[in-house]
Amino acid sequence: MSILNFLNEVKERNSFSLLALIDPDKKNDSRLRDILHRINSSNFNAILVGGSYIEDDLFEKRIKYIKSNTELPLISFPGSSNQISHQINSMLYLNLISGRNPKYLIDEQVKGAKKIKKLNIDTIPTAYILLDGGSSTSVSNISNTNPLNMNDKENVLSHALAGQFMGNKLIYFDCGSGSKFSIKSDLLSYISKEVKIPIIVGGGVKSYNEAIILSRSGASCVVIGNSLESGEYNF
Ligand code: 1GP
Repeated sequence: MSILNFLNEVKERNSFSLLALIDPDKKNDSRLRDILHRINSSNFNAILVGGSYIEDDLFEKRIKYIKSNTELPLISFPGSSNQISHQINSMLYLNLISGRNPKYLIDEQVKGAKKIKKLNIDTIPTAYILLDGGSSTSVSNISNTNPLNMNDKENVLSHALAGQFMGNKLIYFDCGSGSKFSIKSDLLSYISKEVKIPIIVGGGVKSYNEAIILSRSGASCVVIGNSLESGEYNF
């Protein structure tokens, strides 16, 4: 079953899917075991694996460790084309459409294309939209793009619709890892009524209750990363 069908099936069953995000970087080496324990003993449906940048070359080794310590499906959430792994056969194929940097609109996609074909990876075209969650985030800094202002609903809607019309199968609204605020519920309700493709939200979510509120406002998937790493996440 494709990962998109899997996520749709979970949504039908549970009203949304809860995704854990693991950054396979050395900063998490000493806590990877605990993070996986928290994930496996909670109600997560799948794990996203990826980071803004990886500081060393132990990426594949960490993915191997993650794979052998969970039964949940893994989905790649790559920060660049260097993070395409033979160990993960599903990936969010990200188009950073809130920005205007060609590196993240086409360059990285071209760089990774042949490897994706060779490895026969199930790609989910994803309109990736950064929102201003009140803190400076590594995605914004690395991509050298500005997040969209959440108060400008019409601009956010235009981006979401453009993402849909370009053929993306998902929209990912990301306030960035560890952001002060997550996406505003009224914005999410407004956008979700206007677009026809499922919405993933992430950035700054710290509890299962928050995830439920976001799902009621229209999120099909909610991503939890930072608060799982820090142990702050409230199950
Ligand atoms: C970041 O949306 C993800 O790209 C998750 O955000 O780490 O703040 O949970 P957090």
